[in-house]
Parts: sequence; structure tokens; C-alpha cells
Amino acid sequence: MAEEKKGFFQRLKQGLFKTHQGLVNKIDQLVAGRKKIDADLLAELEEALITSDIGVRTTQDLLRDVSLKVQRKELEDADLLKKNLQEQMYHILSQQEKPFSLSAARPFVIMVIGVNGTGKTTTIGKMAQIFKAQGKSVLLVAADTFRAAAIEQLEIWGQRVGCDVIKQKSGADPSAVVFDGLHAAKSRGIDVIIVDTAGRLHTKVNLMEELKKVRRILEREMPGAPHEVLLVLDATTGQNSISQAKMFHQAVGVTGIVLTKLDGTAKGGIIIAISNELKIPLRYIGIGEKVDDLREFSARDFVEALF
Ligand SMILES: Nc1nc2c(ncn2[C@@H]2O[C@H](COP(=O)(O)OP(=O)(O)OP(=O)(O)O)[C@@H](O)[C@H]2O)c(=O)[nH]1
Ligand SMILES: [Mg+2]
Repeated sequence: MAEEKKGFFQRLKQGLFKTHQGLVNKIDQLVAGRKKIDADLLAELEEALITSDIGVRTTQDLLRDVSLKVQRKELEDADLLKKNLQEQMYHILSQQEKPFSLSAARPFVIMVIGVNGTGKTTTIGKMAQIFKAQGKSVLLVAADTFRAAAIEQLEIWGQRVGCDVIKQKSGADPSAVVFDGLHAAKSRGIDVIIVDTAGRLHTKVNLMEELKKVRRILEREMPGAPHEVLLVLDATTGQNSISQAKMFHQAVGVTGIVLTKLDGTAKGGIIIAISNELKIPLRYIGIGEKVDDLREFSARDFVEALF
């Protein structure tokens, strides 16, 4: 187990290498050979942070603290700048390190939403594997009836991790599938159900209406459900994921975020903007396509892997 954990950390570190280069190496270069923190250095730092997808607002938040400490003479040495930023980033991320507890309800109902291709179905398969390893019974619900291959894709994951999939024909009303799924889970005494939904562009009104309806059915059939509305965001889309999150949150209410595709992107800094600007718990991160490429989010591991 410890070895396996180390394996994930190493892969996270590898995955974040480009982000590390764009951010940490740049900070090192800026600081090298300079003693004092002056306006020039701060301006260059601002650019480095923004181009690493940390975003304008979060960059300003980070630099405000730096400037204040410089003014108060609490931060004079350029060498300490990196440490200050690392600590601030850890602080921001640790605020949203809040895993959910599956024992809060039975069945615990997770609705997975997001733009097309962000990794919803893959993340569901990986989560099912994690929950099963914790001894939970899991049922998957194929409420993405929009794309023909979507049901099949979920079934493949179901076979792989060993859990049943509730489905109807392609084109069926997603709410009807969810209705079936919830009742099947109740009668079988299932611990967790995970609902896969379609991912059209978030700007399409229909999708939002469909998701609202799915949510209403769950609420109606089980008070307190859905217990988790998990938004899947693709790290490679950078700043765009912030506006996606705002739209989904407004429409259906998001209780947790999964950030996928952190492997190999230079835009990993987006996680800091997401954490700082959205104030929604970060539940999991994905670093690859395979079943064991998902982990509960750890702020400590992330910052260590990045720096
Ligand atoms: N590199 C990498 N690829 C991933 C990760 N998560 C998912 N993918 C890949 O992203 C692609 C899309 O994943 P899906 O799970 O089908 O995405 P989706 O959100 O369900 O897509 P739609 O159902 O079309 O909306 C697949 O090729 C996945 O293997 C990840 O963490 N890293
Ligand atoms: Mg899908």
C-alpha cells in the first residue's frame, strides 16, 4: 500500500513536470542572483504566475501577501519568495481538501456532471474501483443516453471493476434511468450509486435542463439525494474550467470537483485558481487513463509534487 502510494506520488510529480518547469523553474530563474524583492521582480513574478494558469485574480491574491510582507520587512530576501508562494499555495489548496464520507447515507448517491470529454465516465470507473476496495457495494447508472457508445463505455468499466450497470436504450429519458437506478439500489441494499450523465457543451441550455431534471428526480425519490454533485474538470482546458464550473454550479449546485488530466499538462496551476476562486471542495485528481490513476486530493502531496 505504502509502495503503491509512493508510485502515485512519483507519477503525479512526473505529470506535473511541465507545470513545475513553467512555474517553479521560472521563480528560481527570477530569484537567481537577486537579493532584494523589488517592483521589477514582482512584475516578472506576476507574469510567471498568470502564464502558469493561476489566473489574474489568484495571482493578485498571492502577490498582495508578498507585497505586504515586503512592506513590513517580513520578507526581504528574494530566496524566501519561493517558500512564501509555496506556503500560500498550500494554504489555498488545503482549504478545499475535504473528502466526502460514503457512510453519510445509504445508498450514497453521486451525480457526475461536466462538459463532454472531461473524463466523467473514466472517473466513475476509477471511483467505483476505489469504493469497492473499501468494501462498498457500487451500482453504476448510465444516464448518458445521448451518445450511443456512452452506455457501452460504462458497461466496460462495470465489468472491469465488477459492479452492475443500470441502463435503458440509447435515447431514453435520463431521468427514467436514474429512477430505475435508485430503486434498484434501494431494493438491493447498495452502498453507493454513481450516475453518469451526458456532457454536451455547458452553454447548451438543454443539457442544464436535463441535469436539473435528473437532480429533481433524485431529490424526489430520496430526500437528501444527490449526496454529491461531482463536477469533472479537465486541467488541460486551463482558465476555461473556471467558467464551466460557474455555469454548472449555478444550474445544478456542485458539491465537489474532480480535476482530471493533470498528467503532462503545463496548466496544472489551474488547481490553485479553482481552489481559491470557486471555494468548492476538491475531491479527486486524475493523472492518467488507467484504473489506478485517480486519488483523493491531498494538498500536501500536490504542493510537494509541484515544487
Ligand atoms: N491523460 C488522461 N486522460 C484521461 C484522464 N481522465 C480521462 N481521460 C481520457 O479522456 C478521454 C475522455 O474520457 P471520458 O471518461 O470518456 O470523458 P467523458 O466526460 O465521460 O466524455 P463524454 O461522455 O463524451 O462527455 C478518454 O480518452 C479518457 O481515457 C486523465 O486523468 N488523464
Ligand atoms: Mg462519458
